[in-house]
Amino acid sequence: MKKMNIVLFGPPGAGKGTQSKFLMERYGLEHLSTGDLLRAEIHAETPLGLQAQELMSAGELVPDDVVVGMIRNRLQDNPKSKGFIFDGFPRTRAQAEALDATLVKLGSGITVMLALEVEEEELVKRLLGRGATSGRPDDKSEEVVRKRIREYENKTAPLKEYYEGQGKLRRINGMGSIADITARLMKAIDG
Ligand code: B4P
Repeated sequence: MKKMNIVLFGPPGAGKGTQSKFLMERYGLEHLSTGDLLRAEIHAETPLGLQAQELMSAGELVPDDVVVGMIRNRLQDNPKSKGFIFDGFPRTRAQAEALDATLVKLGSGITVMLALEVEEEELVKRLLGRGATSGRPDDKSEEVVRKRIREYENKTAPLKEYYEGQGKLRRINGMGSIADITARLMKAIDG
């Protein structure tokens, strides 16, 4: 059976992590979040985690080779999976090209990019709301939250054109209730 590989895309706070849970359950996919993988390295106090912590707390991206290496290992370790949801990856053109090259080697490819679109003030509200309870340092200050959104606009948003060129981009309205957005995502996948 052909694997289903989904890039769940969007700015910080768009709902990528939130929606991934529902999609992995519905379609039996593995969830790969580079943010979660990096936070696990920080928690374990590894050298990689110490390097990443500083950049993440400042709202900056970590180097491409770090995240590409992490994702490549996970893909090679799970050859039997039905497919993957990539959450927060790729975030740069170099990451997108490395992902395509790795998937080709494994005889697979990206099926679709689902791009969640949310207004900036709503993103800030959601992230500061999470920061009040989660303890995530990058969600606590409005300055860092806005820095992450600028990083997204400058380095990550252009990837929509990359996937559009491959005929794989689907834009999804990411405003509204979590359940309504899940339904929109599933409709885009099933349709
Ligand atoms: P991530 O962990 O990917 O964090 P994020 O972009 O902020 O999004 P997240 O998925 O956590 O939040 P969500 O939208 O689900 O990245 C963190 C950092 O790691 C980056 O800044 C970077 O430094 C580094 N990093 C990660 N990947 C990298 C890569 N590939 N390359 C380089 N660096 C990388 O949800 C946010 C909040 O909104 C939640 O509280 C949720 O409950 C709420 N919410 C969701 N949907 C909602 C809705 N419909 N209505 C109301 N609230 C909603």
